[in-house]
Parts: sequence; structure tokens; C-alpha cells
Amino acid sequence: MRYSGKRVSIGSVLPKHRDIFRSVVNKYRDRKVLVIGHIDADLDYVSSGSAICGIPETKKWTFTIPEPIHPDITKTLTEMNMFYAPFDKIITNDFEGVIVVDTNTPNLLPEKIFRWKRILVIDHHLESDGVGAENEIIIPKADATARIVAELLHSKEITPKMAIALATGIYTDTFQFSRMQDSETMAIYQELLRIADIKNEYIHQLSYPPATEEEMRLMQHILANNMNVVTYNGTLIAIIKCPYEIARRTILSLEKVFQIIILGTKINGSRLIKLRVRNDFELNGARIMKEIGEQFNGSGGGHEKTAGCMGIGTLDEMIKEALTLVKERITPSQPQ
Ligand SMILES: [Mn+2]
Repeated sequence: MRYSGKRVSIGSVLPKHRDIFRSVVNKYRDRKVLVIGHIDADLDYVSSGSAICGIPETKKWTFTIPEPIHPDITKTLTEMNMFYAPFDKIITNDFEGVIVVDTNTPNLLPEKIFRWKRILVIDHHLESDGVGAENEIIIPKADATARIVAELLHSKEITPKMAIALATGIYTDTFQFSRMQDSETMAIYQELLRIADIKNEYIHQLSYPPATEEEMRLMQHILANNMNVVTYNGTLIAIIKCPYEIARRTILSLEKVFQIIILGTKINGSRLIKLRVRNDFELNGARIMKEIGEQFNGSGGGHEKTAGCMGIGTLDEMIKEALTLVKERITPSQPQ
């Protein structure tokens, strides 16, 4: 990583962002609003959305998560005692509009949400098509949507439960701070630990629940039988197909070894590709995933180092095309 010499910024949220947030809260405080995030919910989405619904003004708002929810995320939700409405049970006519957190990409959201007005998007992703929201708070340097939400709220509004949730969002989206872009994120995280009066260790346990023996055996089996390794221009690329249930854990275990991971999994009727680029390697994964998503009648995006796409095609086809693009964009001058 290059050291830029730039000074540390004071917060990522500007007064105009707070104005947008407060005006939405004031306008819709007595109306029914749905708060949702991307398919394949992660802790950043889950914590941001639930925190927004946790302040007194938003009592009539409903926090929802679409299926499927990764078992690791379910474990954390249960442990945090976090309530959500299953998205499939939501009745369309009941709500005036939606607030979207942690994505601004249409195909990473259930199609049904486009029947409603998109009131607000709060996100930190760069490459996005946009969901056509009336208001946007998009801050790529913020590291996590949870950080943006923590900054949007007054610290007095953040309960210990909200603080714990938001801390897991920051902790996981920065990959335990290994991918933190802005060191100010750590100060916000510290403030959240202070509000909740808990230790960092607790956030770690909560964010990465231990695997069951069955999960561990399944992962070992997949690694031994369902993984191909390609070396291209000195770059180690792992290509793997695995069940959705162990996708998160599989990536976590592989990223210490491989510079690039292309993982394919099935999620409901669609195919999901995840592309992981190791920290010390330069490749814009978000752009590749956006292109592959479009190629397969879906869409994609994310961050440079951690991106994904969904589309309609066979996993083998999608993985093959992703690998072709990855190879095209690795140049011999890349650091090893
Ligand atoms: Mn995020």
C-alpha cells in the first residue's frame, strides 16, 4: 500500500448529508417506510438498517431482510437479539416507500422494491448503476455504511444494542480493519465500543461465529474436490464452486493464500459470483463483476477488492467469463 501523506479527515459525513437524513426522518416519521439492503445480506447492511429503525422517530419504519440469509449472519442476528421482518411476508400496499442501505445497484435488490418510491439510499460503494432514489448519501471513503449511519446519528441516539451492531458492520466490512481506507473509521469504531461498553474481542466473536463440525467437514471436502488453481503471470487464482452456506467461510480461509478468488454459488434462482482480490494486489474487481453481471442479464459491483455479481447463466459459464476478464486485466508489471 502506498502512503499518500494526506492528512486524516475529520469524519466522512458532511452537514449536507445530515440535512438529507434529518429531512427524510422528519418527513416520514409518521409514515410506513421499509428499510432494506442487498441480497445476500451482510453485517454492514443488517447493522445499518436496524440502527436507522432504532431511533424513536422511526418507530413506524420496518427493517426487513430478503431470503436467503447466510447461516453465519443468522447466528449473529440471533446473538444480537435483532428483530427483522422477513421480506417475503411484506405486503406491498402497506408502505409509502423504501430506504436502501449498503447498495445502490438495482439487481442486488429484490425486484419487488421497485414498486415503491425509493426515498433514500445510504451507501459506500463506488461502481453502481443507481436505484433512482430521491435522496442519496453515498460516501465511498467511509469504509462501511455502518460508519455513515453512526456518523449520521447523534451519539446520544445510539443505544448499546445499536452500537454493537454498527461495530460488527464496520469490523466485517473493513475485514477486521485490514482493508480500512480511512483511519478515522477506527475512531468511530472506538466510540461505538465505548457506547456499548464492550471489548473488541466481543465484536470479533459476534462477527465470525465458529463453524459447526459439519460445516468444517463440508468446507474441507469442497476445498479438496471442487477447487481449481490457475497460475497466470505469477498470480495465484483460486476458482471454486460451493454451496451458499459455506461461501463466506470458504473465502475467508482462501484469501490468505490466493491473490484472486473467483467463487460461484447458487442463490435461489440466480447464480452468484464473488470476486475477491487480495489487499496487496491491484485489480478492480468491482468493474469486472459489473461487466459479468451485465453480460448475464444481471448486474454487479462492490469494491475493488471485494465484489460480486448475479446473473442468469450456468456457474461454469459465468466463472469462465470472469476468469477471462481477470486474466485480461492482470498485467505482467503487477506486484506479486
Ligand atoms: Mn458495506
